[in-house]
Amino acid sequence: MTEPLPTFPPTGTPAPKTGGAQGYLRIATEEAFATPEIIKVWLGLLDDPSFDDPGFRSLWSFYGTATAERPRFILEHLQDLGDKRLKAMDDAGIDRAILSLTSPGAQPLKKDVAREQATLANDRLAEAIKKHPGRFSGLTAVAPQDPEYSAKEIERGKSLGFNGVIINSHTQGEYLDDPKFWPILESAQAQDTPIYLHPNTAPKNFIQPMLDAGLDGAIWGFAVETGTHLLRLITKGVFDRFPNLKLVVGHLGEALPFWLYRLDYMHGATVRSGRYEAMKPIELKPSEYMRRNIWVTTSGMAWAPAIMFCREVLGADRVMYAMDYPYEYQVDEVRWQDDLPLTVAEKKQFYQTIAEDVFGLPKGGE
Ligand code: 1DF
Ligand code: MN
Repeated sequence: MTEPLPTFPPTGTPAPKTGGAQGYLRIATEEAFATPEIIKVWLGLLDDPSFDDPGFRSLWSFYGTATAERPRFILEHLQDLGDKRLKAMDDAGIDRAILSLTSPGAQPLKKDVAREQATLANDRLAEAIKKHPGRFSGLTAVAPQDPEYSAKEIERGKSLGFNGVIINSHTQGEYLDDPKFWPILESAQAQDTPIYLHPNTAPKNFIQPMLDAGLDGAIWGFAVETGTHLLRLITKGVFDRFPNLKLVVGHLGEALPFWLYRLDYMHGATVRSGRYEAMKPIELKPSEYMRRNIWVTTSGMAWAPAIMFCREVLGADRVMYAMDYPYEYQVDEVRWQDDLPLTVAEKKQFYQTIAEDVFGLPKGGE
């Protein structure tokens, strides 16, 4: 009965192809890029002894300077918005990639530099999409530390043809439920454009026991940080204030789907007890917001039991495909997801039509 955990030797089936012959197109929804300019700014932060964000140091001293094969591959391929990326997509059967500025984007930077780097990344991404409109789509990078700029940049992103907004979890230790960030949520809701709430390393006051054990990155810390962020948005009533706000969350919802029963039970009990000033009554149960305002993607979670579980508890219309290139590039992961115990129509929903609907992409890959 138990599914074996996937292992990496090839499955032996032919490599997936683009073009939709299997009955659906594949749209990958959490695909990272970086400008050489922002990488340079990040490397400068590493050299600034007053820059006090141990999570950022852990992440970007690794990808920026490590000599092992995986970080070198990633640093190189993050910066390519052309042939190498298109070849990787061809080889893995990915028809369209929704590209976003990699984590933490402009979020750790001083306001003026942050605005400059987010704007530049958006301009570069718009150029790449113009060259390859059939293969690339993109999300608007913002600088949440300047909410007014970000709200306007979301509008500019719309006019550049972007299909959502990328926010890499906390901004210098602050979370989007803080009213100072509401202009961003307001703008996204008004533009009917989703926010992809992507992981970041946890802030300084949240990271140490993970850092001590090497658990601060994608293995665990990302999900702890981003899952906590998502849960704060729910329990602090953000979706009562912005009922039409759409959030997309990677890594199968950063563990929240597994916790839904307990979240509902404990949230109800805690609110009734009046225990916390910070936990006031909200209109719905946490699980109901998860099924109304949140979509999840399979980035880094190419594992049938977990994907099927999320479909069961969130609804089949809430779980869509992502790869997380270049951090995650395994053609076998596409094969495994092609082999999910689903009909072709269900796989089309999973790989193609949910993404088309939520991000407002051209239908059928036009
Ligand atoms: C990693 C993973 C890095 C993901 C990422 O951005 C990232 C990683 C800096 O493996 O260190 O987006 N991810 O989403 O799983
Ligand atoms: Mn990612």
